[in-house]
Amino acid sequence: MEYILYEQKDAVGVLTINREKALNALNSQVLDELSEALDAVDLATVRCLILTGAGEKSFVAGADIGEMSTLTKAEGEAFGKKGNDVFLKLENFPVPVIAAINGFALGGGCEISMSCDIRICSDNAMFGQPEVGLGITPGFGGTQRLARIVGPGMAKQLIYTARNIKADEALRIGLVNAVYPQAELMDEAMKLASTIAGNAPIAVRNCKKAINEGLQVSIDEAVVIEEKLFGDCFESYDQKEGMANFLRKKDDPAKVKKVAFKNE
Ligand code: DAK
Repeated sequence: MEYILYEQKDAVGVLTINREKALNALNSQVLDELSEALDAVDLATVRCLILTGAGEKSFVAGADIGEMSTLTKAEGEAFGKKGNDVFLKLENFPVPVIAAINGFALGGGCEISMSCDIRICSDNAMFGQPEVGLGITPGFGGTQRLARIVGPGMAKQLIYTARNIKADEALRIGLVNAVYPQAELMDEAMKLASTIAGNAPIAVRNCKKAINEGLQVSIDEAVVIEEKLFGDCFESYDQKEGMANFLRKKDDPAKVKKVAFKNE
């Protein structure tokens, strides 16, 4: 692949959008390769993914404005669908995805980070939905996901004004969970991913599903989704061993150990 790097460290997969010269802007090829890279992740061994951008300046500076500038209405719709399909693949990816935002996250860059489960960023990160200044609406889910994450009032202000915000403001409004010095970002992302990867994989996957699916429906329907996914954990090795470990611990604190969950 030309624009996507992938490496696996233990149970953590790291996807890097590698188009540094264009500040990792998303053209059709990047989107196609990202989709292929996600399909190729070994879900038997990977328990958490990190998504980041190459270099120290930009996570993703948006959809590729050069490519978009000449699109017809039909091509624009097709480009929007391509992006939305990849973003939905990320959002519904079976294991959690952490966006490690290492600089600009503008337009499609902010939107792709919002398709991830968790966002952390470097202190030089900058977020924004500049589309209305370009004569378009956010097209990769920005109007929908930003409102769900930071609330409709703040999302509307950011989208209507096309104002960029810095990392500290992104933290204050809840768009990111934490801000780190640039040099520490990937280590912190890896620590967070490893903590997630150390927990029971079936349970973590089911939590992701329960939260994502539950947010789309009424609370009455949402608790039914949760019940089913809760039930689904039972009779697994991980549930039996996780609970047995707790009981052994009560019995004799010397028997405390970290459970080696097996994803089965
Ligand atoms: N697209 C293409 N190239 C980009 C780019 C982008 N979004 N952002 C930066 N680049 C390229 C620049 O053209 C430049 O290339 P060369 O001239 O060196 O060949 C290189 O990256 C370095 O950029 P700058 O020279 O501009 O670097 P600066 O440090 O001066 O400025 C900047 C950095 C991030 C402030 C600036 O590059 C910038 O403002 N970039 C554009 C940011 C932006 O507006 N992003 C939002 C794009 S709109 C839809 C689907 C999707 C979308 C909408 C609708 N449908 C089809 C429904 C999404 C839209 C967007 O994402």
